[in-house]
Amino acid sequence: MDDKKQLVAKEAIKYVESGMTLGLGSGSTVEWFLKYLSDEMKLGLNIVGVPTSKKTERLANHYGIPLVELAKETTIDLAVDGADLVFSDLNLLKGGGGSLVREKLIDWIAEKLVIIVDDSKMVNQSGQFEVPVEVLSFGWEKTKELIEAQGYTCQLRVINDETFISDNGNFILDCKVDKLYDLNRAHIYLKQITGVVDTGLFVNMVDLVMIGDKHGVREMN
Ligand code: ABF
Repeated sequence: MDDKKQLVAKEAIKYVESGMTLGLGSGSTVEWFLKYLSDEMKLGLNIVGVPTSKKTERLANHYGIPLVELAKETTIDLAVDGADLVFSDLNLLKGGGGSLVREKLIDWIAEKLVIIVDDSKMVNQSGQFEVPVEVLSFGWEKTKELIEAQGYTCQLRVINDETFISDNGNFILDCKVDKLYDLNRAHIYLKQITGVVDTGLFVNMVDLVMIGDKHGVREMN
């Protein structure tokens, strides 16, 4: 799996040009991308990045990749991000790493969004799925009830016996659902609940998906 992630991360470098402001996604595939980016920077590539998580920020600092704030005047030429699942219509399920809000903001405003995954992430839109939903910690059990009223079964994300806290200080609910036919509708219905900050459903955002498999890298758009 790691070979495929490495391969696709390396290939994605071809879309990076000097002078670009890059959205730097999160996850293990993007961590390879950051490494290859830093290799290219040693050879003269000149970019700045906007990280989608504190973990990515730390790793970018480690590699010496210069970072800028997401401010009013910031434009993002290209975002490169990973995904937990990619459906056949190229909509995404994300949030496994708990960085979905910052990822969505940066991926959304990017001129171009390239998703890098290994082939295990490519799925059909049928069967049971678990949608990560970032919620306010305030009254989260009430928010959970409101989400469950829409047919989900949610579990508070706990890691090593501790409640997971997002980079934004919120909780994550992992919400199982039997059918997920219309991602956009599911997202809108969840998002209208006051305690919901955002969902791991990334709809109509992707420009290109790069998939690493045993034969190499293929692209879908
Ligand atoms: C990220 O990509 C998260 O949504 C998700 O957790 C992660 C998964 O990818 P990887 O397999 O690259 O770690 O954007």
